[in-house]
This record gives sequence, C-alpha cells and structure tokens, in this order.
Amino acid sequence: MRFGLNTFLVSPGFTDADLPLIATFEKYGAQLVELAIVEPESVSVSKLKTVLASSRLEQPVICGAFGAGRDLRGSSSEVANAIQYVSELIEMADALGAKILCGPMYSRTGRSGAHTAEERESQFDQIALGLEKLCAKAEDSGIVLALEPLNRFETDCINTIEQAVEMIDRIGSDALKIHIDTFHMNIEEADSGAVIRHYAEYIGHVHASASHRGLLGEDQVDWTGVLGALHDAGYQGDIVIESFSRENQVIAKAASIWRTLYDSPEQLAVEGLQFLKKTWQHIEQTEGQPV
Ligand code: LER
Ligand code: MN
Repeated sequence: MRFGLNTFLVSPGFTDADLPLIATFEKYGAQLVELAIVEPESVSVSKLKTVLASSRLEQPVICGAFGAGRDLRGSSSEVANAIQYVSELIEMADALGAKILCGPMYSRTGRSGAHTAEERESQFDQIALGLEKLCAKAEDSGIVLALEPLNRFETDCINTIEQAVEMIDRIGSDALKIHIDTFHMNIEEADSGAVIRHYAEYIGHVHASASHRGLLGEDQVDWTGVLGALHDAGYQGDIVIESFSRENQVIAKAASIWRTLYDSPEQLAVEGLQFLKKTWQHIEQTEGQPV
C-alpha cells in the first residue's frame, strides 16, 4: 500500500519539462507519482525511466486524460483516437514498469446529457467493444486498466461504482478494475465506506480527493469510513491525492476549481499525505477495539 501524488496538482499534462517534479513529490513525502499524460509524444520514456530509477518512486501509475476527440462512445474517429491513445499509454506503462493505467477511459470527460434507454444501450455496447480490445492488450502486458466513475456533471455514462461493476462483469477480463475517487463518490454514492466494502474485490486504484478538491481532512469526506473500508478489505493498491492547479486549462472545466482552495500545491501535498498516513495509522492501531 502506497500513498502518492498526481502530477495534475501542478502540471496541465506531464511532459519532459516536468521531470524535476519527481524529486519534488518525493520531498513532499509521496511514495509514488501518478503521471497525468495528456500527450504521450511529449514524454521521453527513456529520460523518465532514468529519473524514476534515481528516485524512490520507481514504479509510477499512469493517469489518462480523456478530452476532446477521445471517446469510446463517440464517432468512429473519436473511438479510434481513444483506442490509439490508451494503447500508447499501455505501452508506456509497460516500458516504465507501471502496473496501473487509470482514468475515465469509457468516454470523453465533460460529455453529459440525456439519452433514451436505446441510445444508452447502444453506447454501452460500443464502449464494451473498445474496452475488450484494450483489455486484450493490457492483459498481454500485465497492466490493469482502472475505470474511474465520474460525477454527473462530468459524464452521464458511469457515475457509480455499481455501474462500473456492471461494465467490468460484462467484459470479464482480469485486466479491468475500478478506480474510485472520493470526490466523485461524495456526490454520487449513498455511503462511500459501505460501497467500498461491498465491491472491494473490484477496486484497483484510489484517488483521495477532498469533497471540494481542497485540503484533505478539512472537507466533508468521511475519511475514517473510506480508509477504514479499504483497510478492512485488505486493499493493497495505491492511494493518490488528486487536485488541480487553477492554471490547468486542460482540465479547467471538468475540475471547475474557480477559487483558491489552499495556499500552495506543496501545502495540499504535504498536509494531505500526512493526513492520510496518520488516519491510516490510527485505523491500524485501533483495529479490533470496540468503537
Ligand atoms: C480525474 O481523475 C478526475 O477525477 C476528473 O474529475 C477530472 O476530470
Ligand atoms: Mn480522479
């Protein structure tokens, strides 16, 4: 189990210019870096590998960004782009020794609207076809694709853990898991801790994100409930803090961070990691004790 930081905190999309972030995140107390790769061609895998190897954050997670033009339920060119993009990320993950590729890869982020039951069914059929191809590639490389449900304003497609489970059961590949995000769960789930306990075996990755995307622990997420459920389920994966810089134009509309939520990315990172580690430790120490 590791605690880490997503590069969206400071960078609109990881490129070679962001390589120094790895040392910075290590200094902040991260045990892994989640690389938000918007344009795979702006990353030199060999340079990245060298920098990772010289740090203690050797095995990263890759986070996909599904903006305009990448949509498994879109036009044939959008589908082809999405497949091409995720395929390149799988290859990058493989080259870097990463085991998880996460994000809302079923559709374009920000696409949200009403559909008839028939339209929805045909969209899901189309997504399943795309995911089947990607899972076959991921299986060959031993990479897990972790699907992230998003809140209703960012997608009308997969909003809840249960909907992600339906898609995973339909595909039936060991390479497909769920990527939960406490921010989205806080909007869409009735009880985040309970749903984590119920579907624990499906969870492959976690974004720890405050209910307002600001400082962890100074928000409405029931952190003891969420982390307690992951702990009790024997979760062995990564828990990565995600927030976004206000300057991040790539994800500005989706993240909708219009006001200052913390003093600096360093504050969010350092205090957030300390908060997660302290809460996890407390859960471990009080395990089995009467409430
Ligand atoms: C991405 O991990 C995420 O949580 C989204 O809200 C960003 O669009
Ligand atoms: Mn997220």
